[in-house]
Amino acid sequence: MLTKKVEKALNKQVELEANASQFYLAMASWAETKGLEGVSSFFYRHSDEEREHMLKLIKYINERGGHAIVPSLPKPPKVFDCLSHVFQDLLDHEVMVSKEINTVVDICLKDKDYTTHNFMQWYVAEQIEEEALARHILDKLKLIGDDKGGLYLFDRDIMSMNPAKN
Ligand code: OFO
Repeated sequence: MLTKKVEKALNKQVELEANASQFYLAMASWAETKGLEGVSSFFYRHSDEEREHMLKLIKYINERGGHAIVPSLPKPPKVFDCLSHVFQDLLDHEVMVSKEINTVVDICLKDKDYTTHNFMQWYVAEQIEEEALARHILDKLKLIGDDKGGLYLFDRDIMSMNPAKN
């Protein structure tokens, strides 16, 4: 059985994962309108994975006797300045999510909920990978700069990059 504090923290995490999914969906759509096929496919997959993360939490909360709440979400941005800004937004967002996951882990320890603590370790590991990938992509974009040929190849390469493991 979840304590009220843990249940509340997990429900907040449901909201963050849902929000990330919406945000990345907006990025996918923007990239698609710019003809960036690889980038848009990367973000469509990323958006789907964030939804999976949300569902995993929803099922866990309900399984442990809590009630998972489906959140309402703020409207994500419609346009983005440029590719570097998109990936900087991605990194900033993931850093913020990692912080929030640490808060959930902290609450689990304080409430002696070692089962949820264990469950959350998957998210901790996932965040390390997602942050590392976003940094790696940003480094690549810095190297490419305004080189159109480089951007063309980048868009092709990102097609095969896995946003995260599931
Ligand atoms: Fe859910 O992994 Fe990113 O935010």
